[in-house]
Amino acid sequence: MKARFTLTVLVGLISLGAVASAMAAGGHDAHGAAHAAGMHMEAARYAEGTVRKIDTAAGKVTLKHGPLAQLGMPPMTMTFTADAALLNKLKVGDKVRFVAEEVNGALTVTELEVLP
Ligand SMILES: [Cu+2]
Repeated sequence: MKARFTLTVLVGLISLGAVASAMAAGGHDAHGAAHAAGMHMEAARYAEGTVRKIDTAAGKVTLKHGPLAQLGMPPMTMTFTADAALLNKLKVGDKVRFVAEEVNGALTVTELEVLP
């Protein structure tokens, strides 16, 4: 009984070790690939969306957005704060690429580019 228990523990430890090294190897490769593509941070900062509503007076824009990796947010339609200069170059229906950040407690579009 005792010998069999030891063997089970050993096998368990070996497979745990194999999984850990496989994960480490995979993580490193993915990291390297992101660097090679020159998008290590960019991919996480930018999200894509479609303009649904613009309220210049209130300084707000409603976007139907894809995943916001930086904020850990799934795709949804929501309203962001944005300054007038940014809102003035938008129209409803525009496809945009943007960066959203929390500024003084409000989710704010800090960078935006209208996609062709
Ligand atoms: Cu959202």
